[in-house]
Amino acid sequence: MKTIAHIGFGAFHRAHQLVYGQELADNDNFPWRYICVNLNSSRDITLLREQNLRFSVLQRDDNAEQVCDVNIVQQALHPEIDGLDYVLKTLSQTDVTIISLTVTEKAYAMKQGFQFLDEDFGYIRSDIQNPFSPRSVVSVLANVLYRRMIHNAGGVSLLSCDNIPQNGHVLKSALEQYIRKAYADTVLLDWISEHVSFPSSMVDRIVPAMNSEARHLLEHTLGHSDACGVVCENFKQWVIEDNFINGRPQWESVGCLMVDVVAPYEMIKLRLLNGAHSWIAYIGTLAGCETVAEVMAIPVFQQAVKRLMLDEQSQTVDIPSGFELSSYADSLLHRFMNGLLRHKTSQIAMDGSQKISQRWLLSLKTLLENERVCPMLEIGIAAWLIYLSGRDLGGNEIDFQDPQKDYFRKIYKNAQSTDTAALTILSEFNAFECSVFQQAEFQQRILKHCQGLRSVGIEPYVANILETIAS
Ligand code: CS2
Repeated sequence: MKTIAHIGFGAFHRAHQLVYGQELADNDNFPWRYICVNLNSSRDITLLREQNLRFSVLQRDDNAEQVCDVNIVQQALHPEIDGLDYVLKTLSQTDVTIISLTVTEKAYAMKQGFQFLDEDFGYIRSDIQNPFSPRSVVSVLANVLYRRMIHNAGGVSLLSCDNIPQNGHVLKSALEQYIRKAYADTVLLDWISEHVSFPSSMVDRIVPAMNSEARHLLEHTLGHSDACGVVCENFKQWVIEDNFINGRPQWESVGCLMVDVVAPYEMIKLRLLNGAHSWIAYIGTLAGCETVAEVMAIPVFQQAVKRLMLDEQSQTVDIPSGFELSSYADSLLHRFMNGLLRHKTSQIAMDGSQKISQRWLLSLKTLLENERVCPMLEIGIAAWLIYLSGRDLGGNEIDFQDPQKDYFRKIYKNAQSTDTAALTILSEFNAFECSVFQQAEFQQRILKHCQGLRSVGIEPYVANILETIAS
């Protein structure tokens, strides 16, 4: 039996790729097994083992509620429990022909719009010195490929399922840059070019982090507790580049789209869905809204999100034939309003330094270069800059999480005012390294939005801007 090994047994993987796999298995069309690996906390792996590798996914919206019982995981591993060598050995077995990933943007350890390996990130520098005791995701994968080469273990497809544009290319580039630094020669790179493929994929499903309310609901629905179970929306989508070097499941038979080029789907999803999500997250956090649905219940914000999607972001995407952009935007608004899910603004706001480039800045750059006005994108940036101060408008601390937190903290601490801190970030932070963002007019507009949001208040300020645009 062929095996998919997956790195990142988080809520999203459980509710997305494992549900697709389970649907195939339920149709007797899944001659594959899953091995799930975590490299960060071992807690979820322990819990999964305690429940015999089974768990359930409750999928719900206003119209329907359905449970998927997942039983296709055959092994769950963690280096702290099983030993690093055993994990690496398992991933290097011949029957593992796909290794998929949901590890979030930062684990790719790339900077400047995912172009260059960030050697200062996490364990990368120490892994470059000790590539045979890897700790970071990229170096674990490099080590697995090295072992596969030595043992002639055959081809493998590395399938990225993270919200990064051209995620397959980014993964390949991260690995190549790392291997060039960590390994003495190019033998491994030559082997990779013949034996490894890097399909890109666009994944979509709203899966809030579990909280006690969701756990109770799940327990009530199932009639028993489930420490690994998740609650998510009914909608799901997976568009996959059909570029597998050593076989793949028949994902198309459960509704996945197998395509030659994923980029257009990915761009639409990243800019409209994720771009709107980040906007909702920062504006919502500053406005004191705890969830996405709460933000969307405020008409001004709903109107602003619609404007962001249809008048700004959608002007920058290529639309695949047959794709209905306005009904896509409507369906996104509907999904964001799903009050049955408590999708926290603080969850989406996390790791913004890794997200805003693909969600906002690439489209903003295109729009500005074409002399288009983009108030909603610019207000989003202003809200993010205020969020980075670590305080909301009332001066209360924000639960602020970002891999660059220390860097932003230091800027705010050393700056004479919040405005100078915001200006320093706009001038120095690598995501803004582009001439349009370095122009004084752009930076002044953002500062004006920061001041407006602070002095007028979030909702009235956004309302004023919407009114000005309309008039
Ligand atoms: C969200 C995504 O947390 C975030 O950044 O924007 O996880 C989003 O819910 C998914 O991409 C939806 O498919």
